[in-house]
Amino acid sequence: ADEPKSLPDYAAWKERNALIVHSANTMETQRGAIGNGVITSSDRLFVRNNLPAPPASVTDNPDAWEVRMEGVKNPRTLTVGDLKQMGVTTVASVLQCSGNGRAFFPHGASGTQWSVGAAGCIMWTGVPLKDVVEALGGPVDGTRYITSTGGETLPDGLDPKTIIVERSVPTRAMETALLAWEMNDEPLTHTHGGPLRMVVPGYYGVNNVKYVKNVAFTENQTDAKIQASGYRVRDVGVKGAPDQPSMWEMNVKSWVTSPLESGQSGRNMIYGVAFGGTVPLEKVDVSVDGGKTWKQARFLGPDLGPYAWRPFVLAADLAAGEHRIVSRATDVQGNTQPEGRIENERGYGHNGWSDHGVTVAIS
Ligand code: MSS
Repeated sequence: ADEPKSLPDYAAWKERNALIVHSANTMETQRGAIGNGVITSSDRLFVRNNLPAPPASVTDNPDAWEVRMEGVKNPRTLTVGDLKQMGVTTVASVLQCSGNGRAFFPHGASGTQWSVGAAGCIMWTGVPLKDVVEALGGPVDGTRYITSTGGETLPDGLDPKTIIVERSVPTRAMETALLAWEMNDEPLTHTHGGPLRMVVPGYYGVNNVKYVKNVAFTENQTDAKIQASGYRVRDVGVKGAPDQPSMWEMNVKSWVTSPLESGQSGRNMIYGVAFGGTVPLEKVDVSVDGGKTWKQARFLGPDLGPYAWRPFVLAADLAAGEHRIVSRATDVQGNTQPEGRIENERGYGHNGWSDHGVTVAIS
Protein backbone atom coordinates (compact mmCIF):
# COMPACT_ATOMS: atom_id res chain seq x y z
CA ALA A 1 0.00 0.00 0.00
CA ASP A 2 1.07 3.61 -0.60
CA GLU A 3 2.43 5.57 2.35
CA PRO A 4 -0.15 8.13 3.42
CA LYS A 5 1.06 11.44 2.00
CA SER A 6 2.01 14.08 4.53
CA LEU A 7 0.80 17.67 4.38
CA PRO A 8 2.95 20.08 2.34
CA ASP A 9 4.71 22.81 4.38
CA TYR A 10 2.34 25.60 3.38
CA ALA A 11 -0.58 23.55 4.74
CA ALA A 12 1.22 21.91 7.67
CA TRP A 13 -1.13 23.67 10.13
CA LYS A 14 -4.10 21.69 8.80
CA GLU A 15 -5.78 18.80 10.62
CA ARG A 16 -4.14 15.87 8.80
CA ASN A 17 -6.74 13.31 9.87
CA ALA A 18 -9.59 15.40 8.50
CA LEU A 19 -8.07 15.48 5.02
CA ILE A 20 -7.37 13.27 2.05
CA VAL A 21 -4.05 14.42 0.61
CA HIS A 22 -4.23 13.88 -3.16
CA SER A 23 -1.01 15.82 -3.90
CA ALA A 24 0.99 18.76 -2.59
CA ASN A 25 -1.45 21.06 -4.39
CA THR A 26 -4.72 19.25 -3.70
CA MET A 27 -6.24 18.15 -0.37
CA GLU A 28 -9.90 17.45 0.33
CA THR A 29 -11.94 17.19 3.51
CA GLN A 30 -12.88 13.64 4.49
CA ARG A 31 -16.61 13.16 4.11
CA GLY A 32 -16.85 12.11 7.77
CA ALA A 33 -14.98 15.25 8.89
CA ILE A 34 -17.41 17.75 7.34
CA GLY A 35 -19.57 17.66 10.47
CA ASN A 36 -22.83 19.49 11.15
CA GLY A 37 -21.48 23.00 11.52
CA VAL A 38 -22.65 25.93 9.43
CA ILE A 39 -19.02 27.05 9.08
CA THR A 40 -16.14 24.80 8.07
CA SER A 41 -13.20 25.22 10.41
CA SER A 42 -10.17 26.51 8.52
CA ASP A 43 -7.96 23.59 9.46
CA ARG A 44 -10.36 21.18 7.72
CA LEU A 45 -11.03 23.23 4.58
CA PHE A 46 -9.85 21.74 1.27
CA VAL A 47 -6.89 23.23 -0.60
CA ARG A 48 -6.44 23.48 -4.34
CA ASN A 49 -3.60 25.28 -6.05
CA ASN A 50 -3.09 25.37 -9.80
CA LEU A 51 0.44 26.72 -9.26
CA PRO A 52 2.78 26.30 -6.30
CA ALA A 53 1.63 28.62 -3.49
CA PRO A 54 3.74 31.73 -2.79
CA PRO A 55 6.03 31.61 0.27
CA ALA A 56 4.55 32.18 3.74
CA SER A 57 6.34 35.55 3.82
CA VAL A 58 3.65 37.05 1.53
CA THR A 59 1.52 37.52 4.62
CA ASP A 60 4.29 39.04 6.79
CA ASN A 61 2.97 42.54 6.28
CA PRO A 62 -0.55 42.07 4.91
CA ASP A 63 -1.54 45.74 4.95
CA ALA A 64 1.27 46.54 2.50
CA TRP A 65 0.03 44.10 -0.17
CA GLU A 66 -0.89 46.00 -3.32
CA VAL A 67 -3.72 45.44 -5.74
CA ARG A 68 -3.94 47.34 -9.03
CA MET A 69 -7.49 48.44 -9.99
CA GLU A 70 -8.01 48.89 -13.74
CA GLY A 71 -10.89 49.41 -16.14
CA VAL A 72 -12.35 52.00 -13.77
CA LYS A 73 -12.59 55.77 -14.43
CA ASN A 74 -9.70 56.46 -12.00
CA PRO A 75 -7.34 53.46 -12.08
CA ARG A 76 -5.22 53.15 -8.95
CA THR A 77 -2.97 50.87 -6.96
CA LEU A 78 -4.39 50.30 -3.48
CA THR A 79 -2.87 48.56 -0.50
CA VAL A 80 -4.83 46.25 1.79
CA GLY A 81 -4.38 49.04 4.38
CA ASP A 82 -6.19 51.44 1.98
CA LEU A 83 -8.95 48.90 1.33
CA LYS A 84 -9.58 48.55 5.06
CA GLN A 85 -10.52 52.26 5.11
CA MET A 86 -13.04 51.87 2.29
CA GLY A 87 -15.65 49.61 3.83
CA VAL A 88 -16.12 46.24 5.43
CA THR A 89 -18.61 43.41 5.23
CA THR A 90 -18.80 39.75 6.19
CA VAL A 91 -20.36 37.16 3.91
CA ALA A 92 -20.80 33.43 4.47
CA SER A 93 -20.22 31.61 1.21
CA VAL A 94 -19.56 28.08 0.02
CA LEU A 95 -16.14 27.62 -1.55
CA GLN A 96 -16.34 24.62 -3.86
CA CYS A 97 -13.98 23.41 -6.56
CA SER A 98 -15.50 23.07 -10.04
CA GLY A 99 -14.38 19.44 -10.07
CA ASN A 100 -15.92 18.44 -6.73
CA GLY A 101 -17.59 15.06 -7.48
CA ARG A 102 -15.26 14.28 -10.38
CA ALA A 103 -14.40 10.88 -8.87
CA PHE A 104 -17.93 9.68 -9.74
CA PHE A 105 -17.49 10.02 -13.50
CA PRO A 106 -17.02 6.60 -15.06
CA HIS A 107 -15.07 7.85 -18.08
CA GLY A 108 -12.15 8.74 -15.80
CA ALA A 109 -12.33 12.54 -16.12
CA SER A 110 -8.76 13.82 -15.80
CA GLY A 111 -7.83 15.98 -12.83
CA THR A 112 -7.94 15.53 -9.07
CA GLN A 113 -10.36 12.76 -8.12
CA TRP A 114 -12.41 14.83 -5.68
CA SER A 115 -15.31 13.03 -4.03
CA VAL A 116 -17.46 15.44 -1.93
CA GLY A 117 -14.80 17.19 0.14
CA ALA A 118 -13.56 19.91 -2.21
CA ALA A 119 -16.03 22.26 -0.53
CA GLY A 120 -16.58 24.19 2.68
CA CYS A 121 -18.65 27.07 4.01
CA ILE A 122 -16.55 30.07 4.97
CA MET A 123 -17.02 33.48 6.62
CA TRP A 124 -15.22 36.00 4.44
CA THR A 125 -14.49 39.52 5.65
CA GLY A 126 -13.33 42.30 3.39
CA VAL A 127 -14.47 45.34 1.43
CA PRO A 128 -17.38 45.09 -0.99
CA LEU A 129 -15.89 45.35 -4.48
CA LYS A 130 -18.71 47.76 -5.34
CA ASP A 131 -17.50 50.27 -2.71
CA VAL A 132 -13.98 50.24 -4.13
CA VAL A 133 -15.19 50.59 -7.71
CA GLU A 134 -17.52 53.47 -6.81
CA ALA A 135 -14.67 55.28 -5.06
CA LEU A 136 -12.66 54.95 -8.28
CA GLY A 137 -15.39 56.47 -10.46
CA GLY A 138 -17.16 53.28 -11.54
CA PRO A 139 -16.36 50.85 -14.34
CA VAL A 140 -15.29 52.18 -17.73
CA ASP A 141 -18.19 52.12 -20.24
CA GLY A 142 -18.56 48.98 -22.27
CA THR A 143 -16.89 46.64 -19.78
CA ARG A 144 -18.62 43.29 -19.29
CA TYR A 145 -16.24 41.27 -17.10
CA ILE A 146 -14.31 41.53 -13.87
CA THR A 147 -10.89 39.98 -14.45
CA SER A 148 -8.79 39.04 -11.40
CA THR A 149 -5.14 38.02 -11.51
CA GLY A 150 -3.39 35.80 -8.97
CA GLY A 151 -0.09 36.92 -7.48
CA GLU A 152 2.00 33.78 -7.84
CA THR A 153 5.51 34.16 -9.23
CA LEU A 154 5.39 32.41 -12.58
CA PRO A 155 8.10 29.88 -13.48
CA ASP A 156 10.55 31.01 -16.17
CA GLY A 157 10.55 29.65 -19.68
CA LEU A 158 6.82 29.13 -20.03
CA ASP A 159 4.30 31.34 -21.79
CA PRO A 160 2.62 33.15 -18.84
CA LYS A 161 -0.81 32.90 -20.51
CA THR A 162 -0.65 29.11 -20.27
CA ILE A 163 -0.15 29.02 -16.50
CA ILE A 164 -1.27 32.29 -14.89
CA VAL A 165 -4.34 32.10 -12.64
CA GLU A 166 -6.46 34.87 -14.14
CA ARG A 167 -10.23 34.57 -14.18
CA SER A 168 -13.04 36.67 -15.64
CA VAL A 169 -16.57 36.70 -14.24
CA PRO A 170 -19.54 38.69 -15.59
CA THR A 171 -19.92 42.21 -14.14
CA ARG A 172 -23.22 41.15 -12.50
CA ALA A 173 -20.96 39.61 -9.85
CA MET A 174 -19.88 43.10 -8.76
CA GLU A 175 -23.04 43.37 -6.64
CA THR A 176 -21.85 40.64 -4.27
CA ALA A 177 -18.08 40.23 -4.74
CA LEU A 178 -15.63 41.29 -2.06
CA LEU A 179 -11.90 41.70 -1.64
CA ALA A 180 -11.32 39.63 1.47
CA TRP A 181 -8.48 39.77 4.00
CA GLU A 182 -10.06 37.57 6.68
CA MET A 183 -11.34 34.01 6.65
CA ASN A 184 -13.36 32.72 9.62
CA ASP A 185 -12.44 35.81 11.69
CA GLU A 186 -8.68 35.40 11.26
CA PRO A 187 -6.24 37.07 8.89
CA LEU A 188 -6.32 35.19 5.58
CA THR A 189 -3.49 32.65 5.48
CA HIS A 190 -1.25 32.31 2.43
CA THR A 191 -2.67 28.78 2.12
CA HIS A 192 -6.02 30.28 1.22
CA GLY A 193 -4.94 33.37 -0.67
CA GLY A 194 -3.69 35.87 1.88
CA PRO A 195 -3.10 38.76 2.13
CA LEU A 196 -6.01 39.42 -0.25
CA ARG A 197 -8.48 37.28 -2.14
CA MET A 198 -11.24 37.97 -4.63
CA VAL A 199 -14.39 36.29 -3.29
CA VAL A 200 -17.34 35.83 -5.64
CA PRO A 201 -20.16 34.38 -3.51
CA GLY A 202 -21.99 31.49 -5.14
CA TYR A 203 -19.38 31.05 -7.89
CA TYR A 204 -17.12 28.01 -8.26
CA GLY A 205 -13.81 28.04 -6.40
CA VAL A 206 -11.64 28.90 -9.38
CA ASN A 207 -13.17 32.39 -9.61
CA ASN A 208 -12.10 33.17 -6.05
CA VAL A 209 -8.61 34.28 -7.02
CA LYS A 210 -6.01 34.06 -4.25
CA TYR A 211 -3.18 36.56 -3.63
CA VAL A 212 -5.07 38.86 -5.98
CA LYS A 213 -2.76 41.54 -7.42
CA ASN A 214 -4.83 42.96 -10.27
CA VAL A 215 -8.57 43.53 -10.71
CA ALA A 216 -9.68 44.89 -14.06
CA PHE A 217 -13.05 45.71 -15.62
CA THR A 218 -12.63 44.40 -19.12
CA GLU A 219 -14.59 44.28 -22.37
CA ASN A 220 -13.63 40.66 -22.98
CA GLN A 221 -12.75 37.63 -20.93
CA THR A 222 -9.04 37.07 -20.38
CA ASP A 223 -7.31 34.87 -22.94
CA ALA A 224 -5.37 33.09 -20.18
CA LYS A 225 -5.66 29.33 -20.68
CA ILE A 226 -7.43 28.81 -17.32
CA GLN A 227 -10.29 30.93 -18.71
CA ALA A 228 -10.21 30.39 -22.47
CA SER A 229 -10.13 26.59 -22.55
CA GLY A 230 -9.90 25.59 -18.87
CA TYR A 231 -12.99 25.23 -16.66
CA ARG A 232 -15.31 24.85 -19.68
CA VAL A 233 -18.16 22.34 -19.76
CA ARG A 234 -18.14 20.21 -22.94
CA ASP A 235 -18.97 16.70 -24.06
CA VAL A 236 -16.57 13.85 -23.33
CA GLY A 237 -13.72 13.82 -25.85
CA VAL A 238 -14.12 17.50 -26.81
CA LYS A 239 -11.37 20.11 -26.23
CA GLY A 240 -12.04 23.23 -24.15
CA ALA A 241 -12.97 26.42 -26.04
CA PRO A 242 -14.21 29.93 -25.21
CA ASP A 243 -17.72 29.34 -26.63
CA GLN A 244 -18.52 26.62 -24.05
CA PRO A 245 -20.12 27.43 -20.66
CA SER A 246 -17.59 28.66 -18.09
CA MET A 247 -17.66 27.47 -14.46
CA TRP A 248 -19.31 30.54 -12.91
CA GLU A 249 -22.47 30.25 -10.79
CA MET A 250 -22.68 26.99 -8.82
CA ASN A 251 -25.69 24.70 -9.11
CA VAL A 252 -27.91 23.39 -6.30
CA LYS A 253 -26.30 20.50 -4.44
CA SER A 254 -26.34 18.42 -1.26
CA TRP A 255 -24.82 15.29 0.21
CA VAL A 256 -25.14 13.15 3.29
CA THR A 257 -22.31 13.43 5.83
CA SER A 258 -23.49 10.87 8.42
CA PRO A 259 -23.99 7.95 8.74
CA LEU A 260 -21.56 6.81 6.06
CA GLU A 261 -21.02 3.09 6.61
CA SER A 262 -22.97 1.43 9.38
CA GLY A 263 -25.52 1.91 12.15
CA GLN A 264 -27.88 0.18 14.57
CA SER A 265 -31.47 -0.60 13.71
CA GLY A 266 -34.03 1.85 15.02
CA ARG A 267 -33.91 5.62 15.11
CA ASN A 268 -31.03 7.10 13.07
CA MET A 269 -30.21 10.76 12.56
CA ILE A 270 -29.18 11.43 8.96
CA TYR A 271 -27.07 14.54 8.52
CA GLY A 272 -25.83 16.40 5.48
CA VAL A 273 -25.15 19.79 3.91
CA ALA A 274 -26.96 21.62 1.10
CA PHE A 275 -26.58 24.87 -0.81
CA GLY A 276 -28.07 26.66 -3.77
CA GLY A 277 -25.08 28.45 -5.33
CA THR A 278 -26.33 31.97 -5.99
CA VAL A 279 -29.99 31.06 -5.43
CA PRO A 280 -31.37 30.59 -1.89
CA LEU A 281 -32.20 27.06 -0.86
CA GLU A 282 -35.83 25.99 -0.50
CA LYS A 283 -35.66 22.44 0.92
CA VAL A 284 -33.82 19.16 1.10
CA ASP A 285 -35.49 15.78 0.74
CA VAL A 286 -33.87 12.59 1.97
CA SER A 287 -34.53 9.02 0.87
CA VAL A 288 -33.40 5.89 2.72
CA ASP A 289 -34.49 3.58 -0.10
CA GLY A 290 -32.33 4.85 -2.93
CA GLY A 291 -34.81 7.45 -4.13
CA LYS A 292 -38.08 5.50 -4.18
CA THR A 293 -39.64 7.51 -1.34
CA TRP A 294 -38.58 10.90 0.06
CA LYS A 295 -39.07 12.87 3.27
CA GLN A 296 -38.27 16.51 3.83
CA ALA A 297 -35.30 17.10 6.15
CA ARG A 298 -35.07 19.90 8.71
CA PHE A 299 -32.41 22.61 8.47
CA LEU A 300 -30.03 22.86 11.42
CA GLY A 301 -28.58 26.06 12.81
CA PRO A 302 -28.83 29.63 11.57
CA ASP A 303 -29.45 30.69 7.97
CA LEU A 304 -26.30 32.67 7.14
CA GLY A 305 -27.68 33.93 3.85
CA PRO A 306 -28.13 32.78 0.27
CA TYR A 307 -24.48 31.80 -0.35
CA ALA A 308 -23.97 29.74 2.80
CA TRP A 309 -24.69 26.07 3.09
CA ARG A 310 -27.32 24.68 5.43
CA PRO A 311 -26.67 21.59 7.48
CA PHE A 312 -29.78 19.37 7.54
CA VAL A 313 -31.06 16.43 9.57
CA LEU A 314 -33.74 13.79 9.14
CA ALA A 315 -34.68 11.29 11.86
CA ALA A 316 -35.38 7.95 10.19
CA ASP A 317 -36.31 4.56 11.57
CA LEU A 318 -34.08 2.05 9.82
CA ALA A 319 -34.57 -1.72 9.84
CA ALA A 320 -31.63 -4.11 9.71
CA GLY A 321 -30.17 -4.48 6.23
CA GLU A 322 -28.57 -2.27 3.58
CA HIS A 323 -29.92 1.19 2.95
CA ARG A 324 -29.05 3.52 0.11
CA ILE A 325 -29.32 7.00 1.63
CA VAL A 326 -29.54 9.94 -0.78
CA SER A 327 -30.39 13.64 -0.49
CA ARG A 328 -31.87 16.02 -3.03
CA ALA A 329 -31.86 19.80 -2.60
CA THR A 330 -34.21 22.27 -4.31
CA ASP A 331 -33.70 26.04 -4.55
CA VAL A 332 -36.38 28.76 -4.37
CA GLN A 333 -36.51 28.95 -8.17
CA GLY A 334 -37.46 25.27 -8.32
CA ASN A 335 -34.09 24.03 -9.58
CA THR A 336 -33.49 20.61 -8.10
CA GLN A 337 -30.64 18.11 -8.25
CA PRO A 338 -30.94 15.67 -11.14
CA GLU A 339 -30.73 11.96 -10.47
CA GLY A 340 -27.86 11.32 -12.85
CA ARG A 341 -24.67 12.93 -14.05
CA ILE A 342 -24.35 15.50 -16.79
CA GLU A 343 -21.48 13.71 -18.50
CA ASN A 344 -18.71 16.12 -19.45
CA GLU A 345 -15.05 15.84 -20.35
CA ARG A 346 -13.49 17.25 -17.17
CA GLY A 347 -16.13 16.10 -14.71
CA TYR A 348 -17.29 19.58 -13.69
CA GLY A 349 -20.37 20.68 -11.78
CA HIS A 350 -21.60 17.23 -10.72
CA ASN A 351 -24.74 17.56 -8.59
CA GLY A 352 -26.53 14.30 -9.45
CA TRP A 353 -28.10 12.91 -6.26
CA SER A 354 -27.67 9.25 -7.04
CA ASP A 355 -23.85 9.22 -7.18
CA HIS A 356 -23.64 11.35 -4.03
CA GLY A 357 -25.57 8.83 -1.91
CA VAL A 358 -24.12 6.38 0.62
CA THR A 359 -24.80 2.70 1.25
CA VAL A 360 -25.14 2.02 4.97
CA ALA A 361 -25.28 -1.41 6.65
CA ILE A 362 -27.74 -1.42 9.56
CA SER A 363 -27.45 -4.26 12.06
N1 MSS B 1 -6.10 31.46 -6.99
C1 MSS B 1 -4.79 31.45 -7.29
N2 MSS B 1 -4.09 32.60 -7.25
N3 MSS B 1 -4.14 30.31 -7.65
C2 MSS B 1 -4.85 29.12 -7.74
O1 MSS B 1 -4.24 28.12 -8.08
N4 MSS B 1 -6.99 27.96 -7.56
C3 MSS B 1 -8.41 28.16 -7.64
C4 MSS B 1 -8.92 29.19 -6.65
N5 MSS B 1 -8.13 30.39 -6.67
C5 MSS B 1 -6.23 29.11 -7.45
C6 MSS B 1 -6.82 30.34 -7.03
C7 MSS B 1 -9.22 26.91 -7.50
S1 MSS B 1 -9.40 25.93 -8.86
C8 MSS B 1 -9.91 26.64 -6.37
S2 MSS B 1 -11.00 25.34 -6.30
C9 MSS B 1 -9.80 27.54 -5.17
O2 MSS B 1 -8.88 28.59 -5.36
C10 MSS B 1 -9.36 26.69 -3.96
O3 MSS B 1 -9.25 27.52 -2.86
P1 MSS B 1 -8.60 27.00 -1.50
O4 MSS B 1 -8.55 28.19 -0.62
O5 MSS B 1 -9.53 25.93 -0.92
O6 MSS B 1 -7.29 26.39 -1.80
MO1 MSS B 1 -11.22 24.62 -8.43
O7 MSS B 1 -12.68 25.35 -9.24
